[in-house]
Amino acid sequence: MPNSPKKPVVIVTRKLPDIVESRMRELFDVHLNASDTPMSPAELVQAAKTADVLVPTVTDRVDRSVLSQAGDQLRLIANFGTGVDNVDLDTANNRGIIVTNTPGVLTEDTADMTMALILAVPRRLAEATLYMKDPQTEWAGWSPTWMLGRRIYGKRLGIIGMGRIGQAVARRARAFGLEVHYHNRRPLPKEVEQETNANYWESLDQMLARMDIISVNCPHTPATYHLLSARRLRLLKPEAYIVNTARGEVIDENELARLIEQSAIAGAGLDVFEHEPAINPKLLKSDRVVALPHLGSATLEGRIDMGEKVIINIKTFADGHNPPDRVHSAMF
Ligand code: 8YV
Repeated sequence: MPNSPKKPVVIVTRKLPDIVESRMRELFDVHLNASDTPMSPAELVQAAKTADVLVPTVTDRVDRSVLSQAGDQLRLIANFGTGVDNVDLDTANNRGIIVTNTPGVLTEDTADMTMALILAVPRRLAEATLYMKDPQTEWAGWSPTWMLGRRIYGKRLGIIGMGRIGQAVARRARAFGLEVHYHNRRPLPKEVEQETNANYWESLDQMLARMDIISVNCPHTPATYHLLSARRLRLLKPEAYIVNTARGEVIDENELARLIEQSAIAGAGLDVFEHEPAINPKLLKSDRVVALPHLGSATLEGRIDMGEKVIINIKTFADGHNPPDRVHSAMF
């Protein structure tokens, strides 16, 4: 029997669905994390010293310090996730380490969650459920003026970042009777604008001042860090809501919390936070904030598809080809 080629050493930092892990066991010399305990920076460095391929997630900071201590054998970082702000792409590139991600497979799930928050915040779903389940309160029955929210239909939605997820949100929003507006680095091709019925704003400032709901759907990059700065947040109307299923770092979280506390913004639906897992306590205290624990892509189907993408990227690379989902810092 001919010698089978040596399998790449793959270190996966978090527990993945069983079906993904089984396939990885068949294909690679894989080291899994059965306990799912997030790796410490020292453990991450150790992994980078021994793996041919590292599979990190959003909870691992694969920064300059980790990458500068990596061994020469580390050739691929196959990120389990679409956002790659957890990886220092420039340092990886300088060291000749290829980085891949998992685009496309979490678009619909994340857009669903965005739409859920767009509905949940103005219609007070979380607050009302907490009320019903609270043993201290007893529902006295229907009332014409109690727990009133705000209408979704006919309102103006401003999407920041009109990539795959932004466009999927626009399609859903249209079905709910929202007027769709967007800000992006570049306008969409005319046919996509027509299909989504979306109106382009070159000026983010001008768009912010005129919207009823803002949805953040852009990646976190050096250019989008605090894109919604204190100054820009103050441009919003006091009746406006903000929804963020992208990355917490895009919004100045402390300022957002302050403005909601002062009723200068009506409320927020947040799936992501600036310093995860820490959250500004003012946000958690507010009735007008719906907070979710980074669940945008958290469906079983989504996680399996993400795992499948990771496997394809590793296998293609190990077979000597260009992995399909290679990312470069210039893309972000
Ligand atoms: C993932 C995400 O769950 O893919 C992304 O960018 O934000 C999430 O939906 C997470 O990043 C997995 O690492």
